[in-house]
Amino acid sequence: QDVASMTSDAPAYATIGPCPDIPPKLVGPLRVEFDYHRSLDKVREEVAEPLQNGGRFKPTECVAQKVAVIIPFRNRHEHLKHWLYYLHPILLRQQVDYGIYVINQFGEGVFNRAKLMNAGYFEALKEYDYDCFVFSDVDLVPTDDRNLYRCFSNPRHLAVAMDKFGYRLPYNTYFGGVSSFSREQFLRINGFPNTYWGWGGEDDDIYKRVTFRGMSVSRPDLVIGRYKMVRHKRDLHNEPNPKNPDKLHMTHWTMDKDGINSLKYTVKEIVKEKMFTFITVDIQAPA
Ligand code: UDH
Repeated sequence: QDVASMTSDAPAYATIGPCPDIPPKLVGPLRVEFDYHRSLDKVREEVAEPLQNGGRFKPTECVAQKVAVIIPFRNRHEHLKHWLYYLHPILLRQQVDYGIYVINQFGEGVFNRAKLMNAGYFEALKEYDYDCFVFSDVDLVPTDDRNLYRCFSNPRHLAVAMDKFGYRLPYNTYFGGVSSFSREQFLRINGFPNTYWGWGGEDDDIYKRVTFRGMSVSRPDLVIGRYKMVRHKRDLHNEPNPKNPDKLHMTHWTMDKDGINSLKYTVKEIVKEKMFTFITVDIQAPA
């Protein structure tokens, strides 16, 4: 025996290797139907068994990426139910060491998707040493489990082929819906902007941040990157904001001061459910 193995804490037989690049239990295309009779209790019964409280899971057979899934949220419980029903089994098959964080905007003020996602990044890191962050809208369910919810050598756009856009990108630089960033990639762009109130623009700002910091966007192909969106009406207090598109001309100058380094919010409540951690945050929204 050499000195190194004699002094090591863990015995040799207990070490496990990294999880494979291609998880062995994937099935490919999935049937996804949004059944409105599906209750949260039923979903819990069907999918929650392997989970730890707060929507946490860690594979035991290999060392996986530590992935926080962050969902910007307000008043979309119906969608969350479908999301949990489909995503937990997919994430289990994908062999990720993951946690689900639903970041709920407090109050009735104007919605701010990007600022909620910034808050989610911070809150997730308070709990665990995550190295990857997947940001997902609550109404988007992938229909192929080969679309991996993890991080790559560049920031990744996952929702490339949504049903509502005819299963293709609405435009080449589209970055909406679902994306992933390693911690380092996220810090490199100073996180997301905090100043896009209401609907529109923040995803284009994020795309610009990525390219301005010399990174490219990684994507799955249009077969693997398919998504179904739960149909819904436009939300209250998230009207298209006509000021947002103009702000995009300024991203180059604003990104260093508007982001994770200027984020201000307060936590109102943290509730741990079996299938997710629900964090209500006050992001000082204008009325
Ligand atoms: N979100 C909420 N609550 C809200 C608003 C947004 O939870 O009140 C979250 C949710 O995760 C949603 C995401 O923010 O999926 C993005 O919301 P969005 O309104 O920008 O995008 P979505 O694709 O709707 O959900 C687009 C407008 C729908 C108009 C439909 C008219 N037929």
